[in-house]
Amino acid sequence: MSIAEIEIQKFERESGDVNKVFYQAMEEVIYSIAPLLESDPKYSKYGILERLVVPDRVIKFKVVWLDDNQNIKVNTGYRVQFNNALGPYKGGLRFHPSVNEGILKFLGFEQILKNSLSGLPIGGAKGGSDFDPKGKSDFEIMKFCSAFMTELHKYIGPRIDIPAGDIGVGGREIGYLFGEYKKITSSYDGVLTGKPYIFGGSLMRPEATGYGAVYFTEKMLELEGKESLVGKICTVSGAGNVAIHAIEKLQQIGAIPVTCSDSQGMIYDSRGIDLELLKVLKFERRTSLSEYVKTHLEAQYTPCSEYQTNIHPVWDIPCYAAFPCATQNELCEADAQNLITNGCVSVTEGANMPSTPEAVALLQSHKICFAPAKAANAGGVAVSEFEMSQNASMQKWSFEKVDSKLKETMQQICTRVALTAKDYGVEGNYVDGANIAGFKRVADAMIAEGI
Ligand code: NDP
Ligand code: 2IT
Repeated sequence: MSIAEIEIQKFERESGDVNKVFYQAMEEVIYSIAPLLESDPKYSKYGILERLVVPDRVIKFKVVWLDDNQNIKVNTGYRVQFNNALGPYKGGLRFHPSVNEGILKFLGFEQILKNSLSGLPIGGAKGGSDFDPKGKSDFEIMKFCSAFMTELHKYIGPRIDIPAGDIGVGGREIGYLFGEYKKITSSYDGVLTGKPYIFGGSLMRPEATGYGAVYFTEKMLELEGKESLVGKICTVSGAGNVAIHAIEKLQQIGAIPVTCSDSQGMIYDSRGIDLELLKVLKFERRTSLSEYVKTHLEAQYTPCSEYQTNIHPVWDIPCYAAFPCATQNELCEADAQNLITNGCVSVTEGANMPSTPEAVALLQSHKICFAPAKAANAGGVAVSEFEMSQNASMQKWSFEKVDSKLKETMQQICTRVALTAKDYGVEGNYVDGANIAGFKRVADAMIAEGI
């Protein structure tokens, strides 16, 4: 039995339902790195894999807050501090009713390898709550964030653990969290990233993940000898921070993004998405995408209730490049088949693990250029690290400086991934390249730091 099989059997025994997505993320990594483990015994000798898949600590706490009608509400908060071999724990906070320990372990585990791959001095973590921001007033969001930080502040710090945003957590939430941290500690620390610009945020942090995913794709297409994105139809899922900025960058470089989606349905606008309207609907009015067709009668809105089982209609629109940017496991095998049938050339994961393992396998077997999340969406956390640097040195970098550093970082990650894949005999396999390169850097640091 191979190392990969032994390890996977062990984790299979331990993984309950709540850990399903965590197990999914681990399994992919274990298969990818098996050749490395087999060729270099030091990783087994130092028990790196066994140590890497167990978080340093999982902090779980109660969050009690008062809604606008003075009803007492109780949620659960978490911070999974996974690994700090390369630098302080770093990773986002997710506020969504689906949040549980398993989801945060999957996201935290991915974050270790993503942050390692970025080449920056940051470890991996993730946190959040099952709190649902939908339909809550501004004051309710503020009260929840304050209550959440009342507990979280004990475990974080600018050299310890630096949370940021993720699903349901953007500049507004980070602002309230920062305000509460400052009140409790009397310390004006860069303890969170993704802060609004006026009090320490970095220019371009909101745009970074979506822009970075497009920069990565351009480089990958170049390395793989494919045509650029200019003039090409692209499909994007999601209508949040990552999706909207991917659409923005695609439009800036002359591509034509024609779709977006939210948790209620999807839009197909064959003339290209109206970005200004999308921003108003999602960032200002925080409303459903169904509103889009009120002013754009030529666009199509399909509500989720009309989706066929296991098919996401975004992936049935013919495109040159696809960008899943909403959430995990939103692109399954049947969707991958639709993309292939319609002539898609590349798939870039803007969201974390949006493609199922079966979808990834099918896409790769058809030689579709496939950019995995931990490489393609690392632009967000990279600019978070730039924000930490700016805060530590009390400097403010220009938009142009951050943008050029982001582009350079994404190109470097892409090249490192492609070269690593080639070195390990799996040329063109960006999943294996990313997993091996990410694992190696953090594993070597763990060995050097001792147990
Ligand atoms: P947002 O909350 O800004 O947007 C999320 C979008 O996805 C919304 O349009 C939301 O719909 C939709 N969505 C969320 N959950 C579901 C679901 N279960 N089914 C269908 N649609 C869903 O989050 P982000 O854009 O920040 O995050 C999107 C993805 O990108 C996540 O996987 C996140 O982990 C990842 N990511 C984010 C980074 C960042 O910097 N923010 C960095 C790297 C990765 P609705 O509008 O209806 O809520
Ligand atoms: O998944 C991710 O990389 C993020 N949500 C961003 C993390 C960060 O610390 O900026």
